[in-house]
Amino acid sequence: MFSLERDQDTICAIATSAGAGAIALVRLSGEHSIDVVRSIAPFIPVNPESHKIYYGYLIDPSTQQEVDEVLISHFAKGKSFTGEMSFEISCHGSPLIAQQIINCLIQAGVRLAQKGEFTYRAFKSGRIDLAQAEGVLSVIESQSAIGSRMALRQLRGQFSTQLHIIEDQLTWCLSRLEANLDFAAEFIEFAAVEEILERARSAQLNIQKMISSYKLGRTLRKGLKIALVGSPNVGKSSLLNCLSKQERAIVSPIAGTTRDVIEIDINIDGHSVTFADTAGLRTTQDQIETLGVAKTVQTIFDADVICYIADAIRTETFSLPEELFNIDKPVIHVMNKADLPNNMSLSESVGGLDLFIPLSAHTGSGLDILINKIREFLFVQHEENSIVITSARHYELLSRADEHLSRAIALLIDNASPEFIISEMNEVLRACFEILGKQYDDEVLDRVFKDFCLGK
Ligand SMILES: Nc1nc2c(ncn2[C@@H]2O[C@H](COP(=O)(O)OP(=O)(O)OP(=O)(O)O)[C@@H](O)[C@H]2O)c(=O)[nH]1
Ligand SMILES: [Mg+2]
Repeated sequence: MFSLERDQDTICAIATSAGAGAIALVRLSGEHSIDVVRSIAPFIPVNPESHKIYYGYLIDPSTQQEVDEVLISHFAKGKSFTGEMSFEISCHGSPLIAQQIINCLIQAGVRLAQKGEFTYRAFKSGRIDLAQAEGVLSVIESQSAIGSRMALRQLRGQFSTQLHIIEDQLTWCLSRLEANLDFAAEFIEFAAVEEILERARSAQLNIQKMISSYKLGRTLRKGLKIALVGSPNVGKSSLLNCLSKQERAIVSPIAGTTRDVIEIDINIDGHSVTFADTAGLRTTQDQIETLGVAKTVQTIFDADVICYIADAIRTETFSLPEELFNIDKPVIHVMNKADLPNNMSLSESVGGLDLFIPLSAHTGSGLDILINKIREFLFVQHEENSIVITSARHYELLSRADEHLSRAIALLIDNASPEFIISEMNEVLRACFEILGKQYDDEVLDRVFKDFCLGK
């Protein structure tokens, strides 16, 4: 996508989103930007001051007509986002005016930037590393207040700092192992295996913490998906309707009413939470219902959280069905139809009843407790200042680092020859370098920047 020979070009793009707004912003970056900007904005001095705003009228050089009244900010080389000399032209928010400015700049010899090219240049000039570049995208895309705070931390380099700490720990281990290797013949040991092990374990702990934050990171980015699951007739569809405050799903006293999965989205504190109503779990001769049950199993698989619903007047629904045995997902237990005279208190034979949230889809009682329980999945796992990774690329590379580090630690414990340990640790370092973009191939860059918008 990007090419070295084009990296020297001066580039421009509209940075604000399409459509009319109060103002629009045109960005210009590159070595020749001063000549280009002065050709359409003669009021800019030959040596403009960095971080200063200049006011005046833009002139189309081909017609000598005024294009717009503008404010132009200047950022000197080394002091701008891209690291290059840059200008930002704030004009009136008509898409036509912004386009006209772009046309003037192109006539003056500037090229239109590709998607993400400003951020790419910031990365290339060493202003930010690759993980921070990805943070820029996350900030733009973030859907919730927490998500944007998290992305901002990544952009400011908190994630990168953590990786640098891991890098330091590994480099320390590697230098000791190499010294041990060099002087092995003389039986001099520069660092005891215990010391190296301690650092390696501490690095691994950091890596594993970040890996385990991925699930939450994805949830914060994409929203939480909750499957409403249980036996037929327990009131799953009624609960879905109660949550969405409308008659989305058919409710009937006939067991096996729902066949297709019905989804609704609701907003909890700025987070998108999707509830999926499913066919009741049972073995049946009905072909269509069997297909519905297969869809339920798939929905259980896709969901982040399972909401298991029991029927307060049917004790046989109190224990989890086999489809939910050994599943590696949180389960919220709901006891529906709590409005009916029930025998919940009598059924002490069924263990874990206190786990259930008593609820009535008919009256809405207990719904607030269920929503609060869901809030826990959105917030509690997240310490305010902890690093939460959201990118699949980071997750894969950290998992790779973790595997190699596990092997290195096992070899250390076995007192294996240092060269084997060194080789594993080098792989860990390589994974960290790839996250930060210290080592990359063009395909990785293309993948990272393909989702960016124009002007960023
Ligand atoms: N009293 C009472 N009845 C309820 C409640 N929730 C559901 N019902 C009734 O229980 C019956 C089944 O409700 P549904 O919502 O269709 O149950 P379901 O779990 O979706 O059933 P399937 O789609 O067949 O699996 C209906 O007659 C509902 O009116 C509740 O909170 N209280
Ligand atoms: Mg139903």
